[in-house]
Amino acid sequence: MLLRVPISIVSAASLAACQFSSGTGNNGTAGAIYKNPSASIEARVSDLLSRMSIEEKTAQLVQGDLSTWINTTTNAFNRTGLEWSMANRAGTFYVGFPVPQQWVAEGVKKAQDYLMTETRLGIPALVQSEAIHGFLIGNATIFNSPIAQACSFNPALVEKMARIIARESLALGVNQLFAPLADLARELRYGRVEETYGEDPHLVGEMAYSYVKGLQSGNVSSMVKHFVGFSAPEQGLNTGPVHGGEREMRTTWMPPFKRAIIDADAWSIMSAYHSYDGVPAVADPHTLTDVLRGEWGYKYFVTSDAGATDRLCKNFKMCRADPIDMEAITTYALPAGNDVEMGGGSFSFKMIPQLIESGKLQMTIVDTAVERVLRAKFTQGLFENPYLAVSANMTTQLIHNTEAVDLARQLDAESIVLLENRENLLPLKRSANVAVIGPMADGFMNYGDYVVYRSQYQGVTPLAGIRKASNGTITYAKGCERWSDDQSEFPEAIAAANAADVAVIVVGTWSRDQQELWAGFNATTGEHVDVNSLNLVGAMAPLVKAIIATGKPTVVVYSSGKPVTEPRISQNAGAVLQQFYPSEEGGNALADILFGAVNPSGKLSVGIPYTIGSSPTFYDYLNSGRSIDAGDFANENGSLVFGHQYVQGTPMPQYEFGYGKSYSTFKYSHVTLSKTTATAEDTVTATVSVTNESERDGMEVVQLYVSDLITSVTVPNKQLRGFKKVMIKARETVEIGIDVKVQDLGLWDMRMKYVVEPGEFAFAVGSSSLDIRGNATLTVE
Ligand SMILES: *[C@@H]1O[C@H](CO)[C@@H](O)[C@H](O)[C@H]1NC(C)=O
Ligand SMILES: *[C@@H]1O[C@H](CO)[C@@H](O)[C@H](O)[C@H]1NC(C)=O
Ligand SMILES: *[C@@H]1O[C@H](CO)[C@@H](O)[C@H](O)[C@H]1NC(C)=O
Ligand SMILES: *[C@@H]1O[C@H](CO)[C@@H](O)[C@H](O)[C@H]1NC(C)=O
Ligand SMILES: *[C@@H]1O[C@H](CO)[C@@H](O)[C@H](O)[C@H]1NC(C)=O
Ligand SMILES: *[C@@H]1O[C@H](CO)[C@@H](O)[C@H](O)[C@H]1NC(C)=O
Ligand SMILES: *[C@@H]1O[C@H](CO)[C@@H](O)[C@H](O)[C@H]1NC(C)=O
Ligand SMILES: *[C@@H]1O[C@H](CO)[C@@H](O)[C@H](O)[C@H]1NC(C)=O
Ligand SMILES: *[C@@H]1O[C@H](CO)[C@@H](O)[C@H](O)[C@H]1NC(C)=O
Ligand SMILES: *[C@@H]1O[C@H](CO)[C@@H](O)[C@H](O)[C@H]1NC(C)=O
Ligand SMILES: CC(=O)N[C@H]1CO[C@H](CO)[C@@H](O)[C@@H]1O
Repeated sequence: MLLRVPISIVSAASLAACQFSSGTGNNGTAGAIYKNPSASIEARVSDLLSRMSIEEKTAQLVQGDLSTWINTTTNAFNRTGLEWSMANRAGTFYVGFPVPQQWVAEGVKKAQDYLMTETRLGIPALVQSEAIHGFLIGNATIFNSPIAQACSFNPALVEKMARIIARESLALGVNQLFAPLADLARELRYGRVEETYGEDPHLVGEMAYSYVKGLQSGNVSSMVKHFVGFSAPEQGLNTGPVHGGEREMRTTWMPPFKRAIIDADAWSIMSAYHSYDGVPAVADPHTLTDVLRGEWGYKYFVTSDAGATDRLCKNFKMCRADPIDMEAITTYALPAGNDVEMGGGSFSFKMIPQLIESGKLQMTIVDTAVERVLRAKFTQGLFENPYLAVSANMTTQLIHNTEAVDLARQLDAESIVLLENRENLLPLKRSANVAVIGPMADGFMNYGDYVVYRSQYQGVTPLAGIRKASNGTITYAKGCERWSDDQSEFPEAIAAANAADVAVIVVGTWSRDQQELWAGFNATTGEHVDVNSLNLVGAMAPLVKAIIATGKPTVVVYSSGKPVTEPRISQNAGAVLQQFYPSEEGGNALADILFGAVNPSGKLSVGIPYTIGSSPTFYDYLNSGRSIDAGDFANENGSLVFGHQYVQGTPMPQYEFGYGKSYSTFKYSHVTLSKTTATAEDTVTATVSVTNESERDGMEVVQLYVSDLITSVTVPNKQLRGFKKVMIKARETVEIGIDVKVQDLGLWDMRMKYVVEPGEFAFAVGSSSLDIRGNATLTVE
């Protein structure tokens, strides 16, 4: 039995062994129910809660931060800082700093050891970082951005990715990650489009679900964000108000969250910055309590986003901002169901003991919040395994290993979308002489945000990937800087194109790593970087046009975090590829597609409009939503052709959701349903035969859209209800079945009741949301 061993030499193993016996520093808790791993979680929660003082409860509800005890410049340890932090902010703490990996591992170890052995009750902390496309620390594996991952339509790969992210995080003792998003890309001006899994609730739900499953199977807690209805801010401005009603909330915004939170059993949620219909999400009792807890039965906790609670006073003007009214903030947010306060603001929740004392806050509210946090910790097994990090000499086996890097490449290649391929310009011959052109082709990695400081120098650029895959002559000319109007380097790029067989030009948008982004460096996407145009900036579009004008076959690659609207480039380029922000293997993945080692199978997770002026162009608009009498929108001869919707354009997207070409051609036939008449309790299988009519093996994403033909309220004209990605060998036919639960085909009626209304439902099967190849009708009785 161990007694008061100095904490620095208590290993994780001996810790686990000792805590059920004497509990060392824990006072009088030996044999307590909450320490018994075989007691029920509810018994453990209530036993522990009954032992906690109001200060200890409060500490569970306020987020702490590694920099309180580790100097993030020198790694100097501040024991006083640790003691202070664990007395006040002990439930969760953040470690997403640009420091060496071992500083995190050691800093976390110090904290967990202190909590387990030197505090009265020994409650382990949730150790938090970012990970929407890879664990945020230097030398961890960087995957492609979520908007890209979703184009793979391959949830199994996302689940694998999340398992790897869990392994890499846990290797340093990080056990909770702020991912995935279940937000929707419904407002393309908004800077955070790249963080989402796209525009469609079903696809987003499947991807977010898979991420949660993968992560939590690796003993890392997932925090699904941003609850809820967040990502369509007014004017596209970051954190701006969102307009919408209850029916839209339930029909469009909530389903992907429910899939990730309830079906995948996520252990935590982050609330959002915005207000929806005038109610701030961080203090919305309707979404946070009535729906999430009341209707969905969610048992774990919700935390605010960084600095989000202060916004109640400072931005929403619901309380005095100066000096900030911390009592008001606490009594708005906590009783509404926002259980934990993240840092980045005034730490208003420290007022909890005073509010209890003065009777302004009920203890049951605090207890409920603390129970939710403790329940999450017990469920995750944290009391038994507070620190699952490995020793320093093991990290390279677990972080950024071959399996991780290979998966990054595979997922990236499956995410690249072939938009145009005139006269089968692609795939290129390996022997082709290629002029690689453009500012995104080399010199840095064009990652989406949520990567650590200096990540841009880690990874395979398009130029490097093409060089490796080719045995022709490869030349490179930048042509222009991404942020410049200067065209003085065009002649060199034009000469390079003229001297080659084919030009590959990489242009797009750019973001920054977390440090540069918030330091205010220029960027065109990312959190708090919003746009009022989706055109290429600066000299990039003129550069592409100049290269196309050489007459050399030109492949345009959009490396971007959101759609780029340059219809004339689409009309005139030989081929166009969309590679949303890449993984660290981005250049290799691009080369895999360019040279045909991988047959393109990516489909757009978000539609691409002709111009921002016609957005939103999401495919699942409500019936009555899209009337079309198009004028001319892109003729280059200067003649005017007027329409009405629009006078000079069309409301249709240039490339719709689900669109993407392959080097193979697929023929669909024989759409049938397992039953044509069903009740709301049934599951119906839609079956279709798909034939690969080419000499090349390929993967196709078979998509099933369902329309409820007559409804008592207005509903989406169609909704994706299932999809399957299948490999079909050259010349083979595969029969594909997609199951649909009739219960999922309901609507929120006039009285806001969920009902599956009897009547006819059209099942349409196809290769995109517009390219429907066959249909069948289901009658619901
Ligand atoms: C343990 O609890 C007792 C009684 O509550 C108290 O007197 C004592 O100071 C505590 N010791 C520690 C180390 O917390
Ligand atoms: C960290 O250490 C550096 C160098 O000694 C010092 O300048 C800085 O103030 C320290 N940071 C904090 C937060 O104490
Ligand atoms: C250590 O932490 C304490 C408590 O937070 C703080 O007052 C003190 O300035 C810190 N010391 C250093 C050297 O950072
Ligand atoms: C990443 O690896 C390099 C080379 O081994 C090393 O210098 C650097 O400190 C590492 N970064 C982190 C965050 O550990
Ligand atoms: C998760 O933790 C359990 C013990 O709680 C352990 O048996 C299992 O191996 C862990 N899994 C991973 C992937 O670390
Ligand atoms: C790794 O380090 C641990 C102690 O930190 C040591 O026991 C072990 O032998 C080392 N393993 C290797 C392969 O060097
Ligand atoms: C280039 O590689 C291809 C396939 O790897 C091969 O068939 C061809 O002969 C090579 N050409 C040259 C010029 O090396
Ligand atoms: C954009 O930022 C880069 C540094 O990353 C700087 O060199 C360049 O001058 C900036 N350009 C503009 C137009 O702000
Ligand atoms: C100009 O282009 C439009 C659209 O492509 C076409 O309808 C029209 O006939 C063209 N006019 C002339 C004068 O060529
Ligand atoms: C189903 O397909 C047929 C023939 O392809 C077409 O005429 C019909 O309009 C389609 N029905 C629906 C509801 O899409
Ligand atoms: C079963 C089938 O239709 N196979 C076709 C696949 O594509 C090749 C090449 O076009 C055809 O020859 C096969 O008939």
